[in-house]
Amino acid sequence: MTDNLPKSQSDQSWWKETFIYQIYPRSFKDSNGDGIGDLNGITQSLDYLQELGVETIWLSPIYKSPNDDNGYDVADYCAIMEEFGTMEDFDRLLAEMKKRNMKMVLDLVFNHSSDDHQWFQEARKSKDNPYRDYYIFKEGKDGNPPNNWLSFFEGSAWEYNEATDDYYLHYFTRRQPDLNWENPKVREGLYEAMRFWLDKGVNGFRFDVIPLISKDLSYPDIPADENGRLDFVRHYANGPRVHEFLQEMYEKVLKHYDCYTVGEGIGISTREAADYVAPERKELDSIYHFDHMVLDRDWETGKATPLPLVQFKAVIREWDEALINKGWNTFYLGNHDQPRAVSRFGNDSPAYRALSAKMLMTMLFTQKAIPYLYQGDELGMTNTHFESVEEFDDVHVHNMYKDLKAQGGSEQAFLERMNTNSRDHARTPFLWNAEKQAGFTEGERPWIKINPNHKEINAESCQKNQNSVWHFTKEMIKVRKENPGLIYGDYEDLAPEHPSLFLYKRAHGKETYLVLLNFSDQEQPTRINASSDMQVIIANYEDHTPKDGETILRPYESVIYKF
Ligand code: TEU
Ligand code: CA
Repeated sequence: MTDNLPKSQSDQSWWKETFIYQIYPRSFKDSNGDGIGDLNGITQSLDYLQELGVETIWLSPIYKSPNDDNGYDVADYCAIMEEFGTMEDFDRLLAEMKKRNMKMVLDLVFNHSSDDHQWFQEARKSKDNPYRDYYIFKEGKDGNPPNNWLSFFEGSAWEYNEATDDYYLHYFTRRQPDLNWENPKVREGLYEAMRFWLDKGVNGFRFDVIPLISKDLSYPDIPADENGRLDFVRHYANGPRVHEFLQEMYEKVLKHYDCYTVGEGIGISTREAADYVAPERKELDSIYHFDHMVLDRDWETGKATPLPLVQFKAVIREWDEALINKGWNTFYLGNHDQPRAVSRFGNDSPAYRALSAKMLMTMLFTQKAIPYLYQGDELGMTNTHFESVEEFDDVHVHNMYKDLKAQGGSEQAFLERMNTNSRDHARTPFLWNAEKQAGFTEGERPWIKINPNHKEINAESCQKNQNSVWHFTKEMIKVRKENPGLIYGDYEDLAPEHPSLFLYKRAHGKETYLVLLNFSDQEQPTRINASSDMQVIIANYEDHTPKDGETILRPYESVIYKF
């Protein structure tokens, strides 16, 4: 089917043709009433997922963890988090997935571990402890941390360690000490964990913040930019040995298995992208970037601003150009670190929620990239309203709140900001039905609040309603699978400058697809002349028929033509 494509683009792989469904286990399905989602809950839901068309599942971390950052702080890379179940539960989940021909991608958090990890418990004890070099300890400077590096989640990136009278590095919370990748024993220990899961039959890995693993060993102060800010992400990412480490990991582990990999490409720009994913470099299969996730934010205040669609499209174009014939891309509109896609990029008012969610789904599944679908987006789940700071769970929110208090900032403004931006919007439980606790738990207390709109928005009612976002998503999944042109075809933006329309072409051999998306609540003429010989593959308004003459798109309308 791909005989007429350039070699590197025609190399077919299961992971190019699949899409990834992300599960945040804590919030998916609770099987034992303790209010926390778990592995058995996922196993019980596999039929639901299969019905939707899910083939590949990425599980956010399931390992033993004190949950300072909900599992992104791992205490044992080869043990299951107690709240999530046992290793037998895991083996059963994997076996049930295999029965359904589903593939499993695990999340590896290798830049840092939890401070509960046995390696760190040892390392912090004394300067001559055999594990000391598993982490990064440095002398302070006149009672201050070694340099001005900041953590993503709280103040200085250095934490004082009493027993050794020095500081350890943590890019994230103080309970997430950074591992020392310079130490070959650390690397071998992590590779061992990878083999442990691969030997069980796991099909791939997502690598958390992978561009951060190699440090600048001179540990210089970061100079402030002209606005007085420290652009620390740029200084932490793409360190001197990152590619050497990834190539070693490929040699020692990945090449021995049929295994898909994706890197969370924090700090990777289009310039560096191909270095991580070009097949001949033998590092990773794909990465995902953040460039389209930072456009609708004011950097001074952190406030949400309207999406500048022209810039959004430019980002997509630049990434397509950067990777064309070089490596494979991915695309997402939401994950466990982002607010809900429909509330952010669509319109979650009752009139337009379902329509705009379907329009976004059309975009997600027709990029030249592996689509990443976050749990609940197939229902068009929305952001929640958090009444108070206490209702948030995220350690990042609580740390920002502490800073705000210390500086005497406005609580009202903070709440408003978190009500649009917080990661907790994505972490509210999956909405299974209209019953109490949305069918997520039979217990009295879910670990985080449940969106009250579950009376209207839930899987059960979506499945009953043929016009739902769920049925549309299912159809869209099928459309992508049945049209390899939408997977392998070239990408061309037809109206880069249009402020509210996103119109693009995917061309593949003799087949051409036009994807027409209206991002606004107004009718928009497209300057595209449809004709009756164009076949409508999928549309979010039921009555869409191509007429001769200019196609006019109604509010949030989306359609794919094939000819
Ligand atoms: O995310 C890294 C990352 O870029 C986030 O910290 C991002 O800056 C933040 O979510 C924006 O609010 C990964 C994981 O996806 C995230 O859940 C973890 O908290 C983080 O790494 C540390 O492991
Ligand atoms: Ca549970």
